[in-house]
Amino acid sequence: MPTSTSGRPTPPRGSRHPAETHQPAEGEEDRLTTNHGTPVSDNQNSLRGGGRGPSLLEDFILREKIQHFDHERIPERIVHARGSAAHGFFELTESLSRYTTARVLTEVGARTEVFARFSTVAGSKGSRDTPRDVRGFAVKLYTREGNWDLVGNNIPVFFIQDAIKFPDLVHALKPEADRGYPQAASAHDTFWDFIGLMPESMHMIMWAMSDRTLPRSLRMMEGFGVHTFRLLNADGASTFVKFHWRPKLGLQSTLWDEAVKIGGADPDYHRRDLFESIEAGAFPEWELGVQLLSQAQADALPFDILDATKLIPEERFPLRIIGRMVLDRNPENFFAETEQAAFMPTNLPPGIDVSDDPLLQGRLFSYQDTQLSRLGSVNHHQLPINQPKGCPFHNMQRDGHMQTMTPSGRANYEPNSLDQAGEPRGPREDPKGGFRSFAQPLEGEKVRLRAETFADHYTQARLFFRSQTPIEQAHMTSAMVFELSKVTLEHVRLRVMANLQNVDEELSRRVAGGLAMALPEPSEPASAPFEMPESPALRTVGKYPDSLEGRAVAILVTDGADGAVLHALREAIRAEWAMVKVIALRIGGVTLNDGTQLPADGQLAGSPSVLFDAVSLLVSESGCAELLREPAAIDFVSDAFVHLKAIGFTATAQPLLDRCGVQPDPGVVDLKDGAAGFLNPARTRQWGRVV
Ligand code: HDE
Repeated sequence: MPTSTSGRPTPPRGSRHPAETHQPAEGEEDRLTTNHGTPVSDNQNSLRGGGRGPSLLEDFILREKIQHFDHERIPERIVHARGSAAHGFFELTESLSRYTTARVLTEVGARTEVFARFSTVAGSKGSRDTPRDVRGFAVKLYTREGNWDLVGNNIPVFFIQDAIKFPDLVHALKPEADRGYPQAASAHDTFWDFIGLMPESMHMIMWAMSDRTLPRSLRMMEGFGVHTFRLLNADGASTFVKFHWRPKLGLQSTLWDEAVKIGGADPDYHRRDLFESIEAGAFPEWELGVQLLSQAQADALPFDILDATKLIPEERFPLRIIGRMVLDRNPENFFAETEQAAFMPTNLPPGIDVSDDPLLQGRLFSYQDTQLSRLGSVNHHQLPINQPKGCPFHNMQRDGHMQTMTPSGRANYEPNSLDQAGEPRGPREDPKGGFRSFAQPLEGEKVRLRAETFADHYTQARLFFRSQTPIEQAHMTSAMVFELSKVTLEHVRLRVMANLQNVDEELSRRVAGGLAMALPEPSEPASAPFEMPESPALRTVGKYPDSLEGRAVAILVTDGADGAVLHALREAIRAEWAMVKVIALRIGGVTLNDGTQLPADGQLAGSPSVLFDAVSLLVSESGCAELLREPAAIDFVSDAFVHLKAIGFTATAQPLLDRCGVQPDPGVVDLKDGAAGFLNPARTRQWGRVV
């Protein structure tokens, strides 16, 4: 347990506060009280003058309750407002002791508690989970040398190079200033106006228009520290490092049409998926990988590692997997933990240091600052979710709003010699084990300028696009066409297309075709792009594992469905660690052909196929006839087909398949020969339907 500044243990967590309070008498343990402990006799009626008269100001019980309620909300995060989180651990599997003194990266086998929060960027707290958007990937590691917050994204680069542009970027992205819409969407004038005027954003735009911004699940996203950081060893020598999280379930995305429909069917799709998986014991897991570079290696690269719009190709600097993170516990209280979690890139243990990346440098100020307005106190580190758990924390900082600790003694300054009078002197600095910055020589004039080495805005945008498979390139093209079609200002569309030409001519031609617009002249690049060898690591398609693990399969059933087929199918799916849900017209379920009653997990109208990775249709002849009259059933099957999902069926479902335009292909599987034939295509998307 962390200790207070006086070395005393801090109060236990939970709603009952100090341990010193008297134990309640028997029968009084769950007695409802006011915040000040007064027992409440009636929580149903306020105090009124006469049975039907006005409420009395005197009713302090009513006033306290209403007033507390009135103040329940705190400002939402200025970006990344919508998020979901879980607890777990990080375990080191390979030591980096040659490069760093940080114990979290040197003690193999040691487990460090973590709290990880995943978020969308643009939308408000109540927005849906599945817009096209970058995802935040923030991990707080409660190390034995203080908290380490790796506050990253699911994309390894960023829109801008310098922190001073961040407020402009976010203003342009968020709902437009006069009209207050669109919510959680980049497809609007001001965003693309800003993008067109900031060619440095082109690389990130390629990622944003790819399927990476449509994750299937938070458990199936990669994570990146984005910036270059430094590791420092005992001699003070520095090695540059990039951090990567790799999901055990592989990288998976939805299609755009699916994401749009999921937004309507289940706005909490990702949040629910994370919570339910952990509840079910299917713990999400990631590997932590690093790319390490010496100064000489960094200098030899054709781009600047301090520029957050650039990545370091994995083919050139392969990832070294050094550990794993497992999320195995849901928060007990969303507000206390997920909402009050304060992530800060300045939370660094000794042995990990920042680089001079000008985007990162701005973040070193912004996060502490934003917590002051969001959580309202310099003591936000005392909230249980933010307290260091792996070590004590104590210093001479005192007081402030919502101080929950009670430091004892006279010593609230350092140095002091009170120990000579037999009193506690309090904590002291630790020159050997304390945090040290890299002793980097500095020189030069104070200037406001963008380094020449930051001038190339197109090479890596091109690298990303050209490294994609044709399917992914087609998705990116449609995404660009969709977004720019929502832009009402023609000059904005033209400017973006002028920039796009420097990325890839073919891409810009296809986008122009989709918009039915003539291509403008290419814009003048600040630095001419050059070719880099393709990087397959940038694709999504190849990272889709050949497994059903972690996915969801729906079985649509009607009265009279074949019970034996159903049970065999359900067991086969479960054996692959996938979730299976029985969907029926009515939630009460159906009577199977063997006479047994089967309750449904979901009602058809509320459980469209977009919520699943594969579907099976187990319907009787009369059941099929009934489904043919149900629009929700038609959408269920047609969507499954156009969303490239495997469809298992029994012969009696043929009229439904015909009605929904389902053509025979390897992903449309007759279940008469058992479940195995269905499981294979269910493990992947049926890309063959589009190529
Ligand atoms: Fe953030 N960012 N950011 N950001 N960011 C915030 O901090 C900011 C940037 C990221 O789950 C805010 O506590 C600036 C890059 C995540 O609580 C705020 C700049 C990356 C989260 C802030 C950036 C991120 C935030 C809002 C440019 C990927 C959510 C609330 C210099 C490496 C953390 C808060 C969570 C949140 C500022 C750029 C990731 C306002 C000024 C690059 C995952 O402080």
